[in-house]
Amino acid sequence: MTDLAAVKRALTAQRIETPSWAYANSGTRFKVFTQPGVPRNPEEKIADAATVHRFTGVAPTVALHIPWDKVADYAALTSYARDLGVEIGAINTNVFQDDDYKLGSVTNPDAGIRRKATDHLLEAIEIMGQTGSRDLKLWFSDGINYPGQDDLRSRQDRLAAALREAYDRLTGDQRILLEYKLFEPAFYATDVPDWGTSYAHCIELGERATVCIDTGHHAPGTNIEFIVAFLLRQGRLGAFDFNSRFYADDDLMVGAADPFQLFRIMYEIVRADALDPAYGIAFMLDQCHNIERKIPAIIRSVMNVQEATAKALLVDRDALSRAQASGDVLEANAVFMDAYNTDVRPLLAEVRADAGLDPDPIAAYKRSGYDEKIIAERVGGTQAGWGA
Ligand code: RM4
Ligand code: MN
Repeated sequence: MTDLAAVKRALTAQRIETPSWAYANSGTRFKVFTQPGVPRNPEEKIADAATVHRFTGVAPTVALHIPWDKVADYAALTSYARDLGVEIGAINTNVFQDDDYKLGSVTNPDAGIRRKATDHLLEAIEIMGQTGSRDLKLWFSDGINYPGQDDLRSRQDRLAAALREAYDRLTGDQRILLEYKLFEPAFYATDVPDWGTSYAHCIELGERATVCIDTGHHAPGTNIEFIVAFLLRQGRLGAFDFNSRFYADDDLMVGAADPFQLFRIMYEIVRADALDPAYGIAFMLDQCHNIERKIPAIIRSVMNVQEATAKALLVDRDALSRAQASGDVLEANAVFMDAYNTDVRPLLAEVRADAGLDPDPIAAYKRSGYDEKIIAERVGGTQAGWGA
């Protein structure tokens, strides 16, 4: 039997971080469809993130991307965020949008370019000191397009050297989250292509380096919950970048393509008692809303994570253990599926009402007039987007 009060407590304590760039314009390499009301600066992105938190109650932090969110005074930005009821979360680096990085950033054959990329990582750590951020999230677009283009092994050495320099600069509770991605923008070989490569570098660095799983960064059919279980067992799962994919790195709303996969992932989290924020895993979104309104899409994404989590919490773990121990394959699967097939929306509505929130965050957002307000107010200037 599952303890409903405990399930509700866990759902109330759950935290999900939203990304500043998801509020900005985005698109594919074919077209960026701009939208009215899109933020023009980091402050307006933070205001949108605070709005998501106001209606969901579980998204109190917003991740920044440098230099997209570069400001002169990070302490002022941090107190601006605080005044709106949110904190600055992970600092994401950007070593993929400069002409210098054509042949790589920290793995570039040119020592001067490697220096520039590594200095950017150090700059991000400096910013973390001012925003009070714990996490430095590193994603490297580094890779090569043609066999023989560069030496695969030397590139690993260069990567390790840059990571070491950044790691040694961390202070207090600061951590490195090392993200991996199978391919794109490089199409032949990527320097951090998979969780194993990321894990090996983290082990080499030390215990404050952990893996970030971006759910969109695997080959089709990859069993992501296995990776989750493995890394949790090793104490090296630091964060998620949640989003969903049908084909490649689609960056769609988490849980949209495969809510069952999200449930299976969240079950491994629950199974390891790793849901509580005190455990240290950052549950972040990394998404782009190219054709839909961004704020309700992010609210929907937060709700999708909550629904998968609620179902995972409802798995009758005693019944499951009994069935597993006795080799009752069908019963074990049935216990698992029973939880997945439960409609948890009424339970989440109750959790929200108990927290003083509207049980239907999307409807409440629509009624609030915020969408109309940003469309009316954010006129002129340059809308934020990838590169701006
Ligand atoms: C990358 C990667 C990073 C994110 C950027 C915007 O594909 O997923 O996490 O910072 O996109
Ligand atoms: Mn990501």
